[in-house]
Amino acid sequence: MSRQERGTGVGEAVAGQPGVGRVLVVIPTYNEADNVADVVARVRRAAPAVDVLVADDNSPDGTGALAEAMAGTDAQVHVLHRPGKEGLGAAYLAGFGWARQRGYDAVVEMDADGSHAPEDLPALLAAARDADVVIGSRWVGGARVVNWPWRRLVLSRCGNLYARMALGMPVSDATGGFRVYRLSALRAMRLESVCSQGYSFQVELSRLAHRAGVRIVEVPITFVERERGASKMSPLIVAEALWRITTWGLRDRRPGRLRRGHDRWP
Ligand SMILES: Nc1nc2c(ncn2[C@@H]2O[C@H](COP(=O)(O)OP(=O)(O)OP(=O)(O)O)[C@@H](O)[C@H]2O)c(=O)[nH]1
Ligand SMILES: [Mg+2]
Repeated sequence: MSRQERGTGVGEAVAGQPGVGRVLVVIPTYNEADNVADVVARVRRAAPAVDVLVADDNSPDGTGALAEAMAGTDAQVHVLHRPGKEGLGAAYLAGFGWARQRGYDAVVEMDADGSHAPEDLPALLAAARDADVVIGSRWVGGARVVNWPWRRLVLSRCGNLYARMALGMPVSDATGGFRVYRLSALRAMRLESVCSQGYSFQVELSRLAHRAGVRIVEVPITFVERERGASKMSPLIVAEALWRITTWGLRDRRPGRLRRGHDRWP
């Protein structure tokens, strides 16, 4: 284990999640000092069998140190300290690699800001018994979106409509970031081709899952607007998603062409 990775005894006394195996919840953080302790504690209460990895990009507000303190008192909490802000996609790829190196069977993606309720996690894990990828969806029957300004609602609905049409994916919430992936599915998805920096990462992984032919199911979630801390969403991130979806849509019309990017899947 490198000096940058803290925490002991990965899942030592834990049998794992029935029907899924050993599960690691990866929580990427950048300046989430107001949220990180709460979200980790809620995950541990909601799904005691899973382990947690906080993937922090050297947050100036001390998020990494707070996560470290939790890892010091809970053997199922771990911290991956990364040298600087590289975007959500890079943090997740590093977290997935961490899970793969330690023999986990599945990983969960979850935001630190409370938008993804840890209390929904058992339903996602239950669905993972019969699926390779489970998407916590805001846009299927039974889902709720709480306190989101209308601009964000419109952006999400339009973004998803565009992604579905451009990429021909039968996924209602391709931009959502509350998901379960079996490691076997991640291997089939050939993550070495991933090139997204920001939130288009979620669309890119939806596309790779669809193209790999793995079993994808969507489960309704309650999505709550963050109450503390600042959003990292920016016009640049939206522009990246638009540009990439358009490029993938055009490329996918030519069969058999999945361009390889730089290898960030350790
Ligand atoms: N490690 C790491 N985490 C990041 C980075 N950018 C965002 N995050 C984390 O990714 C998660 C989602 O980011 P948010 O800022 O909540 O973005 P969002 O949920 O798409 O947008 P909002 O709905 O406006 O909050 C949070 O846990 C962030 O702290 C980054 O560059 N590195
Ligand atoms: Mg958020």
